[in-house]
Amino acid sequence: MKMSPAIFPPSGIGDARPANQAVLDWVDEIAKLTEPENIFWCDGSDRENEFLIGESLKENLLSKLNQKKVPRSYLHRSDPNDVARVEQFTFVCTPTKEEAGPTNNWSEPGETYTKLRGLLKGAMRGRTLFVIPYIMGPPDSPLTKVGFEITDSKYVVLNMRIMTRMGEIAVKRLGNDPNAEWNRGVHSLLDINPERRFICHFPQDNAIISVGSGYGGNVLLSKKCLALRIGSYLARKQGWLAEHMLILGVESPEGKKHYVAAAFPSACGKTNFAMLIPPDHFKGWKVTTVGDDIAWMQVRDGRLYAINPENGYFGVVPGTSYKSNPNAMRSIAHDTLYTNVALTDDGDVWWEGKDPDGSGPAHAIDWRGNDWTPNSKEKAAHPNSRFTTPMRNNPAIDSDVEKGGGVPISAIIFGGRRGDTVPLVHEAFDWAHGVYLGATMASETTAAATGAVGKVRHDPMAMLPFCGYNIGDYFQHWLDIGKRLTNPPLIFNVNWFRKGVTGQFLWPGFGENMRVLKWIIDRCEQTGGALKSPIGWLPSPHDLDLAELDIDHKCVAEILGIDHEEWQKEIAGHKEFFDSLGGVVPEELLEQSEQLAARFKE
Ligand code: GTP
Ligand code: SPV
Ligand code: MN
Repeated sequence: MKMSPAIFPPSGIGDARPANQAVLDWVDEIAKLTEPENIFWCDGSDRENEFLIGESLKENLLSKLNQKKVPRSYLHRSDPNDVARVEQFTFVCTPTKEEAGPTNNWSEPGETYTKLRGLLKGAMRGRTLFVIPYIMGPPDSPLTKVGFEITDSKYVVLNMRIMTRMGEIAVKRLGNDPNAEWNRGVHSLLDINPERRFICHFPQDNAIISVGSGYGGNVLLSKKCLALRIGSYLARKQGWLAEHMLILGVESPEGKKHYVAAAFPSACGKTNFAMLIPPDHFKGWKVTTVGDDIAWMQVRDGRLYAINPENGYFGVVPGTSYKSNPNAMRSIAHDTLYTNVALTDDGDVWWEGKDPDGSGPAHAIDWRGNDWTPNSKEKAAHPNSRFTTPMRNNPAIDSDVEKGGGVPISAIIFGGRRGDTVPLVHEAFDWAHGVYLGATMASETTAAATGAVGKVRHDPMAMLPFCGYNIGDYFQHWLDIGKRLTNPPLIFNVNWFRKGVTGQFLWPGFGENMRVLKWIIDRCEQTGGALKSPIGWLPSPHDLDLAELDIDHKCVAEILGIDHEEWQKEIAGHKEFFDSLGGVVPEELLEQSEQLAARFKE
């Protein structure tokens, strides 16, 4: 066994080695275990990036795209068995099962470390071990966290450079204190075998070990693993919130600005909402993006302030077009890594929904690398194909995205993908009722995780796969945060996905969601009208600005309304969900459930 792997490359490129002995010792320990050929300390520089792209092209890990059509952009095809998050193989390894709670897979930390060490033994033989220093959050934010990810995947390094602030900035922030707080992430591809794929979190050690996958949320350990699972655990201990939320700014023609955070489950519209372009009717209104997936929020002066810990977007490609999301299209027109989309004969990228007029290519290479034509049964792009793009590519980026103190949140929105029952928008009566709306939200499953698609399941606060501790304690934490807020955000629920009898969406969605956002802002400004209903405040059709929208009145009444019979089933579903959690749900939320049922009887 090689005791001291060579530093690679020898000089000039890539060396952000920290002086902090704790990091050096940890890298040494993992190197002894995994036996890599080389160690590469990443610094995130342009030169390093070019070098790694060059190597990746040689190894066919990336394909070069037509640089005139998509400058400095590349395509990666993952293993067909490795295309999404794997919730069944994701574990929260707290000392006791109770701490992980009823919604997480738990495994005993000692045994799990032993099992993972066994899998990692010699796993990097003949490979390079990359060390990625990174921070999550703007450089001058008190919420910002330091992480180090060890990986044997160049794809991970290239993605982490876009998704995080990487290199020297992290080494500096960490400093020399051997007891400083930093996250230890270890990732190895092994042989990309679904049977040896485990994503394990040890929140008490601020540590993550991920093996057997090379895809997205399984391996970019900064994202779901650190910023949400470990993040939520730290947030509870430290008194803040780590949430699966976009953050957007909305500015009126008079220059009055509000910020809104919204939690929708995976592939349910966060990136699209965060980049919304208001329809022509809303002349002078501007929507800007702070973040598209994750919000870290703290209480200050009785208000909630949010930062986006990320530096880029790892977004769903299919359905993205100049019609549905022009800001995303402009963002991904250059300097973008594409994963699992189709490659056209002229070296461009293509996917289902790119041309809403139906003018797709006559031939392409599909995401698996096979020939594809419009007559093919298979999709050209995988439904969970993704783009990785720097947030600075977004023409609508908010000017306060680097503000360390965060942006003040006026409204929190929960939302799911529901074909029936749940109206287009409703507002909670108060904070505790809002927490209840979040805790009881349900949504159809999507291709973002492996398993069935289109199955309605409860996904509290869109955090079911991401809450790193007991969900009952998480609900209580939300209630407790509310008690510290003298100026709390108003809480809403939205549903862009209600369907009519023929199965078509009743609401046009995308840019037209501005009409709902405008009502939400009106409510924050105390100028918007609403009707009291058993489930919360509902806009009546004239409370929403529907001018110049081609939608018929019956349709509007249907999406804004509630059906009492459907809601009896819904309430029974809430109770069943709470019961399934086995007694961890706070009393205050059980009371909310009773009150909801009682309001229907009034
Ligand atoms: P993650 O990155 O997995 O967390 O997803 P996300 O919540 O950011 O979802 P995203 O905005 O990428 O949208 C997912 C899918 O939903 C895409 O195919 C979109 O085209 C579609 N979508 C987004 N917004 C709307 C909407 O308002 N109406 C309809 N019908 N579809 C939408
Ligand atoms: C999600 O699934 O919510 C994502 C994609 O944002 S991934 O990073 O793969 O988790
Ligand atoms: Mn997400």
